[in-house]
Amino acid sequence: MAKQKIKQSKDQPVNKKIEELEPDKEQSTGQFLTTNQGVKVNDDQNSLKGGERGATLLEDFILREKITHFDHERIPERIVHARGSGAHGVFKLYEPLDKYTKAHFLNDMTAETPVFVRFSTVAGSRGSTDLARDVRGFAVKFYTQEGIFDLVGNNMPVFFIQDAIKFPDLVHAVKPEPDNEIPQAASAHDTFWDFISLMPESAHMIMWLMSDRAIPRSYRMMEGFGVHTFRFINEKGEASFVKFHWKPLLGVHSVAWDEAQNISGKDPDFHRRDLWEAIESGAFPEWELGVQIVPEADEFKFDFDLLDATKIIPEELVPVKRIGKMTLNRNPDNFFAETEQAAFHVGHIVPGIDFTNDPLLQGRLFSYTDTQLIRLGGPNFHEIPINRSIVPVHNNQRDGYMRQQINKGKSSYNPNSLGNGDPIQAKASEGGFASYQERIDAKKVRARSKSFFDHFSQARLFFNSQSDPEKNHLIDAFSFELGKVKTVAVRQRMIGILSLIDKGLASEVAYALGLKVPQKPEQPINHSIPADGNAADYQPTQVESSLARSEALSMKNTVKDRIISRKIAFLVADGVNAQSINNMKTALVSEGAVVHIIAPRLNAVVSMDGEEVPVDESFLTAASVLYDAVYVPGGTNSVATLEAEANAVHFLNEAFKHCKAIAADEQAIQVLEATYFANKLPADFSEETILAEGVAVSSDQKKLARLFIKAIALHRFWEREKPRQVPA
Ligand code: HDD
Repeated sequence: MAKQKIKQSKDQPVNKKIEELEPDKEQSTGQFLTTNQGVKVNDDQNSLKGGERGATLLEDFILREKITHFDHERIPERIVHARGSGAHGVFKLYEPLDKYTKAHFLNDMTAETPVFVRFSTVAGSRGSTDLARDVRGFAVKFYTQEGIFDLVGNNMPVFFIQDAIKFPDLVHAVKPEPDNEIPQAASAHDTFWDFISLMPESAHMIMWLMSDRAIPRSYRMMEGFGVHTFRFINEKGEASFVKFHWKPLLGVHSVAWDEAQNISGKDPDFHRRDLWEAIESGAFPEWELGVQIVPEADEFKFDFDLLDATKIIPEELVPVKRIGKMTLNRNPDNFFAETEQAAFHVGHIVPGIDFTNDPLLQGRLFSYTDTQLIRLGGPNFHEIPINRSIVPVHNNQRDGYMRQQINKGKSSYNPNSLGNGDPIQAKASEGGFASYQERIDAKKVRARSKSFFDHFSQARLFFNSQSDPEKNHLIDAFSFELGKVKTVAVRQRMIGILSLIDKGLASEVAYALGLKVPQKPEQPINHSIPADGNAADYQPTQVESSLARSEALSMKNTVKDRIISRKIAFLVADGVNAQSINNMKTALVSEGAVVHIIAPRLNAVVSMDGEEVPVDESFLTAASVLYDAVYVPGGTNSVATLEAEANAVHFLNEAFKHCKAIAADEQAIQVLEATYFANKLPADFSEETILAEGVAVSSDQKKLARLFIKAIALHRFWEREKPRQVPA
């Protein structure tokens, strides 16, 4: 098991981007308060008045400046992905990729490319909860030696729609309903499912959205995907297709739906806090960048279209090659300046990377600059420190709101002779970007390729690849979400769609909704047809996937051998056995976990030997949903108090319900016996049973710690949910 590396965020070497940001930073320590014009302020407590009780004078420039600036503090939030958190880091390459791409940062083994990453939810507003059932944004800005490359992806590898022209419809449907602005940060409402039920192309994405991927345990435990097929271009001008993946070294893990809903109340900033605290404590999140490369000649080799963003390339067909590692090692200094003002754009690419004709990607290429114009207030958003390239910018673009750069000289046009012809164009051999010369010979049409018409085979592949608990969670998620839909016809239409994915799934959800699966499911009418189109020409095609399952699609097969940064609750009261705390704590902390001592009241408890044991949280401020596992140390009086303490028993009940690892010193078994799962305690506490059921009790503290660590690393014991009715 990996040992935790303690490297504090502030001790990290300064990367080129952090260095570049330095001159823009302000630190007030030991300084006088000034106005924005630099005038020292003498009284920041009282406005200027005509007499002590008199009216305030218009002349008070200090008051006016302060209030005016305050009045203009807010900018529009992002239309989607409004809620997010960012961090700085670096990307390092494992091996040069010159065979495929000439991009400098993917070839130079000495390069350490600075990155800024922003994770987000999609639907909720800036202040909404982190634990909404939603897609998560995973946007990475690489500050390369050749300019900025943005990889603006999600934690799901496919998308709802195939053509960007449907994006405003999708977003209008998923955002709160326009009459009453309900619900916030959720997709469990009529407009969303109305749209989805009429858009069979969303079937695959809906399976991901209803899966546990939509409720991650942490931003640090999510995969990331570039979604579209992009192009790599090498020095010789040869192209290959590429899909980008981020693989988290901590594995891919999620919480339970009931838990997600609880966390939303207990700590709506759960993911934001988790990312911040992990980086502050030196448990730096890491991802490997993976690529799936398809030679250009193989473009038509698959039973799906590489240009269709509702399709993955299963890893069994094209393996993911891990080419480098990203480490996030520094929190921003200022949320607004860095995270909020970060402007990502899928169209920011560097030589060696290019687009494909994926119609979703093509539309995105317009949207991202356009949205920054309104959100950040004008065309100079690239000059905001977080968005600035680390290489100099020289061109003939001028002026506009909030221009920072002071361009010297008379000429701002090309060609020019007055400015010596500068700035000059770069040849491709000098690093100039030259678009890939794709051959185009086509009619100008508004159309969708027939190769985009299979909507169900990969949705089915996803379902078939899930473990039983994951399948149950999908059924429950559909039942919950559609259960919130008021319009029965919409629910019924969704059952029709589900029946084309998997009959068992459809009948389970139909049962929960009190509906019937149509005997012969009506072929869903694809409503995204042009006015003059013939409906029959737009029916989805039924294709069987060439694969029965794809292991990479199930979180069951993820990394489960480490507990770095996992949060463990110790439940204690006066009279606790300090030895029983310390032995377990030392073992967990040495594996990188974080331990919180939780007691009936704050400050400290007194151990059975009269020692003071500091307390981190009380039962009032803590909740089991904020922890990965629970331990109850020994000590007769402590155990007697906890057994009679409803909050302690509830803490354990909830942890059990959410399938978490639980351990108790043998002396503390009576606390477990006070819980609702007392009659479900394992018959024995052998290693095998503990690792199967996730509840460990022993008097041998070394053995207990060793097995508890293994159990925590397994993340959850979903089998406990059988027969899928666990009371709180
Ligand atoms: Fe988008 C933001 C990811 C389709 C239009 N998108 C945004 C962000 C992410 C994505 C991660 C937040 C970036 C940040 O943290 O600032 N978007 C995706 C992915 C898509 C996708 C993976 C499909 C594969 N997006 C998409 C389409 C359109 C947009 C089809 C429009 C045609 N997206 C936007 C936007 C946003 C945005 C309106 C809102 C804020 C922003 O750009 O900066 O332009």
